[in-house]
Amino acid sequence: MSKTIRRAWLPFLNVDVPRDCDTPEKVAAFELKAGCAALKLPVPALKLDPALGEGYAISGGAITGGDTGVLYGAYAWLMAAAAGERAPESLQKPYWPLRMINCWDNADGSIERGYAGRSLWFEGGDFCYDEGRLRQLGRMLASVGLNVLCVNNVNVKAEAELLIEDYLPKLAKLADLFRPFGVRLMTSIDFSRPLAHGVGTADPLDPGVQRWWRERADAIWRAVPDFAGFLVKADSEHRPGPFTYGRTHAEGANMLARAVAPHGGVLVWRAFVYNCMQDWRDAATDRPKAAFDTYAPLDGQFDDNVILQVKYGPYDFQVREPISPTLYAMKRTRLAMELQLAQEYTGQQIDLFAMNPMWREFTEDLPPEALCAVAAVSNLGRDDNFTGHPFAAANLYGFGRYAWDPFASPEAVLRGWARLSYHLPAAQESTLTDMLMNSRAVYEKYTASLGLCWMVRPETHYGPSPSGYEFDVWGTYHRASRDAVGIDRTASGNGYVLQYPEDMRARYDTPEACPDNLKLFFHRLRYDYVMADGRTLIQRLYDDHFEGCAGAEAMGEALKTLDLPEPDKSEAAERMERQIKNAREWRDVVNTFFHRLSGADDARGRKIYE
Ligand code: GCW
Repeated sequence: MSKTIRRAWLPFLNVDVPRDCDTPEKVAAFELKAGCAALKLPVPALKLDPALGEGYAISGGAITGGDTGVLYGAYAWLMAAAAGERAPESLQKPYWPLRMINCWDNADGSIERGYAGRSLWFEGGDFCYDEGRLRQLGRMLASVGLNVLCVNNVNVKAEAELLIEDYLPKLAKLADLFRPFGVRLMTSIDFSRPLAHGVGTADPLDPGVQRWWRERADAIWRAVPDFAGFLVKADSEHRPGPFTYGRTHAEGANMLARAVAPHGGVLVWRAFVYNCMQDWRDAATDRPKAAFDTYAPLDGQFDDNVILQVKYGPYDFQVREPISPTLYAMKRTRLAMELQLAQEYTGQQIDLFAMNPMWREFTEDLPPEALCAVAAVSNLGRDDNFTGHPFAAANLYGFGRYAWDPFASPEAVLRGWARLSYHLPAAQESTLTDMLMNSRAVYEKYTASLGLCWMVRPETHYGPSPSGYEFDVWGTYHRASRDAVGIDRTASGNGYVLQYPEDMRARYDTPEACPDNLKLFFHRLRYDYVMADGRTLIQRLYDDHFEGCAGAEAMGEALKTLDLPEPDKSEAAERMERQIKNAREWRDVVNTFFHRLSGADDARGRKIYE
């Protein structure tokens, strides 16, 4: 018995896309017919103009677009109609040509940092999926213009064999499923894989290794002619890489890039390299400096089809980080910014955390033309609603919107998602939009006030543990003492700030200039340091934790006022209860932690446990 497939923000598309819709144009025609029937509207004309590529224009009751442009245009028209709006008439084109979802799915069906159930396409070491659900996923991705999907975890395990002949027909079938939606596949590869196939080394300068990868690429593009490329995590967190052979990351990446180049493929190389075996006693090594130190000297050495994919912050997907200085340091390298929809450090799809407002800040900090692509770690899984928390779908939707137009207003994006998903009365729609807009600020206050990150429980990364990472090997320390907390990353401290262009250094280099939300990221300050608003640092820490928790409780009350359909209503309510419990735990644990260290009382006499 097949269950009804949940339709995320596309509830008006209530008929599944049939199998015989095997091109974007056919899908577009089908969707317009089905959508217009549901919305009781006349069907607009559809015109193909290959010159428009991914772009489309809507005018005079007709949608004109390129090969995938017609599909994007059809969805834009339908979504505007469903929201009671008019689609824009001017020519629409995506900002970045590659808009990628990276899935950390393992062949055994588990997902690294997955919070929405098991893999949608792997189980028991092999491909295994419900075609109808994947077509629905294709539809969701296309509706917001995402065009590349990397199917497997960057920590490649058993699925390393995806590139080997036996698996290629299966990969090709999966590609066939997504192709009509304009979504091309990519795989993560294991740099050391030649070793498992009788090549005695994985040294990128070895001709045998080069030949092995060339042959693999030839085979994969024979099976999937529009395959997008490879994604690589190398020399990072115990993964193999060129360092083993005394080679640079440019040498490693270029070797693979040359294997995929004849097929028009890209080689996406992650810039997530740091010492994950650090001694906490060693204060001279600072993890945020690592990516810049590794990659900036290599600028200009990467081949044209290499894309260096840099996490948005210098640490690792924290709630608040300054934008990565590596993104400014490599003017002669093609760069992608990596985001994380999976809420590893941002609430695990239990706590609300809508990301568009955060990403929009990156647009402010970094001219988007500095990038050639954008990628995000997926928040998808086999849960009925695809994302665990029904509101976490706003991040998948919002990512597509951001990738298409990084200047779009986060408020408009989130309101658009709320309206399409639920069609609530106006006041309730505003309540939901406000909840989403404020969700990061609330979460930040109880988990990462003043830029203090890494107070999470090790491994799971959910819930408070102020000293959990303090004496560990991961380079993630706040060094809280009796008198002070934070790391001095100024020019006179460990010098991290010097990795930024000069105008940005000034923004961060003094505690006075540095924005409050990054104060303790850049500075080591005494608890009695007086902030611009007159409060002491310790008081501000207490206040934020009380306010953050109160904010979560207020969201809980707001949620109760929404007439959401089931099962979303129960799912959201059940998660909200867990969020409030989590927020109270954070408030009390962190406040007690600092109270015990500093001995300072809360000026407002609220309850802080001994
Ligand atoms: O934040 C860390 C995660 C790892 C992940 C790694 C990465 C895939 O805890 O689970 O591994 O980032 O981005 O490679």
